[in-house]
Amino acid sequence: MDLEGGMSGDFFTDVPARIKFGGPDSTDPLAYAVYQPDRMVRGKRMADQLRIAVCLWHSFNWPGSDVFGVGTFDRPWLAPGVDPRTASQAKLDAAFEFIDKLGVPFFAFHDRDVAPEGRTYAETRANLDASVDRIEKHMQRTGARLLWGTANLFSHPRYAAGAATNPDPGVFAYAAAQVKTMLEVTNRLKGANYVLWGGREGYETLLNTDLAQEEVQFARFLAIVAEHKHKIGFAGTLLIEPKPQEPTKHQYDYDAATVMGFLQRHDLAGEYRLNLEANHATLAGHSFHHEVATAIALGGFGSIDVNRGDYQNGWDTDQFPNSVDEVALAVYEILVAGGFTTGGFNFDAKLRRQSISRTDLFHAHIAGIDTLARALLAAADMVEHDTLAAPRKERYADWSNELGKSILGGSVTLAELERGIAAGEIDPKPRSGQQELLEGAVNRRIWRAGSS
Ligand code: XUL
Ligand code: CO
Repeated sequence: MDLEGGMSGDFFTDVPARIKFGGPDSTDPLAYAVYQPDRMVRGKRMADQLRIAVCLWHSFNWPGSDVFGVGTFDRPWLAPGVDPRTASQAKLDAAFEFIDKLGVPFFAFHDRDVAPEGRTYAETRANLDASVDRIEKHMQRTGARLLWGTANLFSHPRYAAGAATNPDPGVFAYAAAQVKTMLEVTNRLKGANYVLWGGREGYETLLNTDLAQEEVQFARFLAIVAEHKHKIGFAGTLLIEPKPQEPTKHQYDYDAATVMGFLQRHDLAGEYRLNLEANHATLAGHSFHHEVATAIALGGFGSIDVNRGDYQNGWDTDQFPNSVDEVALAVYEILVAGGFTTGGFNFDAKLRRQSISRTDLFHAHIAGIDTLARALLAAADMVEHDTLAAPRKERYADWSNELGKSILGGSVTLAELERGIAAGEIDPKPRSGQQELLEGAVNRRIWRAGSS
């Protein structure tokens, strides 16, 4: 690859100009078996239901290193000694070549994915502006859109003790400057959302941590970010991404319910929604389905970072999703709730360290996208066959009766309920939860989905 290269890119030379639909019987790994962007599913194009994004960090700004070893990947722009500006340009050219060939509508990035930190704040800003100019040209050329932008508030040593929750207000100020800049960049690129992941907003040890003080700082930070969003007229959604731990031992944005409680406590629930990540759900001891259903129930659902963990270990492996069974249930909840508004499915997923060929990045995304597409077809089938909605409705039907309404309407007291029980007027009988029946019914839809 020519590192000074042209905008159209020539990095993925073994891959055709556009990944096409090959159908379920296709043996071509560089074709989709299920994903058909224009196929209509419940009134929308598949592409508009899924709103798929490629992330620029794992896929283009990570060399394949792990805690025991250096990078293994063929990413010439990450090689030592390459001039940083040349490297950023080559990286962006390869990334947009990839997005264009894959044929997905969106991408997502952190400031530091596209531009390195300079020696001064002004130099850092100039690096970013040069990259954003190039991104804008690529967006015009390819039609790719920004699902979300974000600021990296966790890699630089200044953030070792947190960003907004740092004991030093100067670090809070630095984080504020970075978020202000990226919020404005996201606005300039007409991003659909802006994400805040509190990677180091938490603690390593309680011995040196004032939890109440850090909570106040964090709430203040989120309030001034929302204030600036309105000031600049950013039309996208602000999203918070929960994760329970890693890199810090404990992170404040533990899971969907914790974040929603925090937002409500600080009168911020109207300003933020959630960006849920599948592997973060499993790290918190939940299923992905649980996190999606909780966010929807609490009125905070926004977007998804799609990936998967590994059930044999306890860290954030960020593998590409491959289980239709798991993803279909989450997609079902999203469909029933009306589908994505500004959110989408962002592939916050990374290759294994041995997947060193350039086409591995395509194989990973194609298989992940087909998993999403099939999950969507299964979820749509579940909606159409009333697989879960009807039994759920029936299970709660008594709450529409006189007793249920009087309880929820607030007109009944503990004493009155006791009187009803004592008089035998209220006489509840146990009923089957029918879990196995429902599990079987869901499986039938998953097995049949999209075959007609
Ligand atoms: C880290 C993670 C981040 C956020 C954006 O686990 O998921 O990449 O998605 O900062
Ligand atoms: Co993520």
